Amino acid sequence: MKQEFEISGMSCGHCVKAVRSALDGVDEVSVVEVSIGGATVELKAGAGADADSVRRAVTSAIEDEGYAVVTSRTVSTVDEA
Ligand SMILES: [Cu+2]
Repeated sequence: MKQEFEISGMSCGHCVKAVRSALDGVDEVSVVEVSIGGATVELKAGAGADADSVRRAVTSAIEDEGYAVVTSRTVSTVDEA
């Protein structure tokens, strides 16, 4: 399952690095992509988490870095190994 997050407050490569490293610290997901204004993560196989708990964990990791999640959505429910 992939989830996309729209993020406000990011403005440069430093922000991208900060968000990426924050998301690397979320056990349930692997980072697919981080760019200015957004991030996409994929739920790790066997993590046993649901969409809501992933959304909460990712949102709080982003907020802890000082950015805000504007919207989030599940973009794929297919497990792509
Ligand atoms: Cu920045």
